[in-house]
Amino acid sequence: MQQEQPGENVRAALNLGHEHGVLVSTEGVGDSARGEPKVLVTMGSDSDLPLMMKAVDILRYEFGIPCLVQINSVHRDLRAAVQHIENLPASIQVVIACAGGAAHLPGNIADLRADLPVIGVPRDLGALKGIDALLSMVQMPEGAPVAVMAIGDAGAVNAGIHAAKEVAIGDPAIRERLQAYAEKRKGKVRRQNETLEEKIKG
Ligand code: RP5
Repeated sequence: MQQEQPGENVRAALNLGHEHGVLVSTEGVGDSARGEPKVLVTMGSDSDLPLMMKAVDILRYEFGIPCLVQINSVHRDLRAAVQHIENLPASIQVVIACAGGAAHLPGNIADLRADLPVIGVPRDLGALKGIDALLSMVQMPEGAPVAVMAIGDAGAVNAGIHAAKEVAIGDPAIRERLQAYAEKRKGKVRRQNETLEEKIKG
């Protein structure tokens, strides 16, 4: 008898083929992931992945929120992107979308999915260093909003936190983890004050 793969049930229950992306949770990646994905983390190319891993990592390690990670290029394969975004698992509550250059992905998703909040992360890339992506995302015409974060690393981390805040609206456990995260940040300032005198003395 064939051994059942751990996590296979999550993928099967969601009717999610391997072409639909990779499940990520605190427990693991792919077949070892656990729990229904609450956040879609998508990007135009796997060259965006190192930046988006900052959002994925804060979601899984800081807040314990399972996510689905998916490449969707609206410049190279628009039809596949539309197909993926229109058929997301029903458990997805919020989308994080990253792109560089003429970054149309978050805006396109905001139009395709009237029901989901979209958070855009502009990637620092090419001649304009992310200013092009920032303006492409933030200057959405009325009616299809994209919540745009900062260019680069801070934007990716903040996208993870902002997505957690959206999920927390219906999940008190995530609200507590957000409070714990805020406490850690306060602790950093306290520690900096404790060592300040030594640093000034040199
Ligand atoms: C965008 O073009 C992608 O999101 C990426 O930021 C950029 C460059 O993609 P690659 O040429 O590295 O695949 O659509």
